[in-house]
Amino acid sequence: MAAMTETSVNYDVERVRGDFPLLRQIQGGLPLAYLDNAATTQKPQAVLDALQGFYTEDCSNIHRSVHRLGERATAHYEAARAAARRFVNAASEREIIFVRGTTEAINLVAQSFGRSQLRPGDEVLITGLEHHSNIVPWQLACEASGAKLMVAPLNDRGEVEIETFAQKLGPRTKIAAFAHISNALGTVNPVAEMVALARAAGVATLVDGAQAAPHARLDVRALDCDFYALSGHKMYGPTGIGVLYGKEAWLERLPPWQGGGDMIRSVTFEKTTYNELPYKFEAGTPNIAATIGLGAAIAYLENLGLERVAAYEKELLAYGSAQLEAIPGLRMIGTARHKAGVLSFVLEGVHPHDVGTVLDSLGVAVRAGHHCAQPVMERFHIAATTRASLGLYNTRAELDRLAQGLRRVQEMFT
Ligand code: C6P
Repeated sequence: MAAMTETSVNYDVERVRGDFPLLRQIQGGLPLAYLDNAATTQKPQAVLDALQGFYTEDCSNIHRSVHRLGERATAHYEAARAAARRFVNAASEREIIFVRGTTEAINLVAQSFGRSQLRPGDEVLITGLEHHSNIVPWQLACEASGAKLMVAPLNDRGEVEIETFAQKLGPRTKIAAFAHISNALGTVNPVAEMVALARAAGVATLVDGAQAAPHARLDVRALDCDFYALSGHKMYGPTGIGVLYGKEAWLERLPPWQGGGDMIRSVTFEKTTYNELPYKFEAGTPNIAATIGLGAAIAYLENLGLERVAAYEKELLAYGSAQLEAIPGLRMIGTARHKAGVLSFVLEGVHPHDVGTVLDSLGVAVRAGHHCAQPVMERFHIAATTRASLGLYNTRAELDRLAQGLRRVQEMFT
């Protein structure tokens, strides 16, 4: 890799940017500054090639065809599972379930665990910084079972304090489900401590890793969580594919959540026996192309080196935070001591949607809204924020343009 370009980390961001065709786009005469990576990331050529390769050379269904196309498609699909196992450091490929994304992964656990494990009076513990995807599935499971949803609240920085979390783990708590990194605040939860506390109390754990997977080296065995959920599209892979990691003992114990082809061993009208893991949880034809694309995204990230990506993004976050905090009238929402690449803020007197629209006219793409985390907005007594979220191809120059854009917004609106 070439010498450093703009940080102390040995990371050639210009070369990385060259891997992403979409970033060459010009908007209104300006190069696009894409700062909405928490919503979804852009895709490197290697992922686009993998998608095209499947459809032009190997397109076939998997696990059922004797012809060569089917064999190749199956081999590529299962190679992606091997890559995903390596990526999260699971013990076995039996523990890797392909799903549509984090949302589906959490719904799978909430429904299967809910139906088989939750009884009236039991408790499910979440935290105050959860995305709706880690709230609503548990509300549904609680409604169906008579269990109660408990919430560990946030402090003013947007952190879950470990003591508060520990207090909420009660004798009736059956599962604790919490984000690794908050999409609305950037808070990095002390997940290892949270899992350890839950384990000590005999409580199962699910970690929502949607925002962590693209930014940190994952190790589900070191973390010792029971379930870990992630989305391919947030880690430079295609949409419509994600991973649920589950400990084998749990996956063996839990009932399937959807029925259909591929998840069965034998079917009669009287009785069905289920397929072995992981297929028991993969009913119907999956998103084969996207799965293969996810395999390519994992290879791309591994090749860049997640530690280097994380170090680069850390410097970028520090730079961006300093730029934004220097703007009078800007209030950062989410000031956790341990934060990942999310800059969520409000500008005094300007609606976040106006901020987002003006920034867009300047070629800077950010998200404005509640970020599917309305309880977080309520906690900070606001309706919405503007959010810039960082990816491995962003630069200091783009953050300068964000800051300049915000000053322009202030000139226009105040
Ligand atoms: N957050 C954002 O702009 P899906 O949609 O299934 O890939 O991921 C859902 C999800 C779950 N948990 C967290 C912490 C998330 O950030 C997200 C998705 C996007 O912040 C879209 S709302």
